[in-house]
Amino acid sequence: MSSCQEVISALGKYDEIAVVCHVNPDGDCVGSMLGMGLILQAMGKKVTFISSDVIPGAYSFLPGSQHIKGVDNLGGQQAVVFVDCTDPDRAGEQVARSVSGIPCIINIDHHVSNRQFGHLNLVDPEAAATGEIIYRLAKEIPLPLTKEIALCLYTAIVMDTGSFRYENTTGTTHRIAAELVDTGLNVFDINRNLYEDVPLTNLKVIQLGLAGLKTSSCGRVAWITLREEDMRKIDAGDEHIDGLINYTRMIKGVEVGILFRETGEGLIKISFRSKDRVDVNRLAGEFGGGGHPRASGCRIATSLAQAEEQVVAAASRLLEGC
Ligand SMILES: [Mn+2]
Repeated sequence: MSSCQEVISALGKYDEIAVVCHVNPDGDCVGSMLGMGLILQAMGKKVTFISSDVIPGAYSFLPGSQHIKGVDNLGGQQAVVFVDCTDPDRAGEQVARSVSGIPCIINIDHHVSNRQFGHLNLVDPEAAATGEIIYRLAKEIPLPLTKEIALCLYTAIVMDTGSFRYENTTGTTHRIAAELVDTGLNVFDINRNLYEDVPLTNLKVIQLGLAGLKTSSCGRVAWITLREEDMRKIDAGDEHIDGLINYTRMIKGVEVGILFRETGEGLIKISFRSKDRVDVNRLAGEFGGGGHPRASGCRIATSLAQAEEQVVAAASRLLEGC
């Protein structure tokens, strides 16, 4: 693995740098992307923020979010920083294609399934969030940790730890968070932006999802399916799904929660969560995906009904060994 210093000195050589996040952006990748960009701007770099997908409105309070651009703005930069991406395709096919000739690719991530695809790889599966790794970078440059950077990184950490509730939360996570808050953050304001300013469409998606909630006969697998047609009826897109899957895992007795999302492209997007025994990174791996032991995902080109049957069967098989 590369060191923070190696990454900083590599980036120091370039003037124009792109920072890219993954498809279906979540709080960790958006916060990490913006935090990293602010650090690079403080170093005097010209930074372009790139996202393949729409950024959920909940993150519009983050500094720099209004400058996030589409993939067409990628090109001409000499260095690209991927945050929270296991591989270049995770940032979207077009991003993966566009970066092939770029001389400096930096990979900053905390997924155990990371493919080490960069010229430099700053990958630590022990970090609760990619935001934690960006924090370490921020500490290595001889510039102050500003309130704006802290806001982005705090949000990244809050969202990937479920507000410090998941098992990835450590004393280190809290110590980093404390230092970030001490820059002058208003924790109440941040949480209100993240959790109490939810678009009505998000709640309609929850309503739709919970109406079709299913559990296995043993009660240890719960899943939700979202049909494209039903989503269209309520005018909902991927950016309105954030957090829905957590309802499956919170059910008493459930070990594995699954969300099936039918897309118009004949693909089923699948997300996994587990409580404390099943390694869902392995489960997603059976279908060509990956992620973390407690949160992962994959995509299958099949019908919704078939995906449901195959994936629930695979989850039940894994549970037999637990
Ligand atoms: Mn993450």
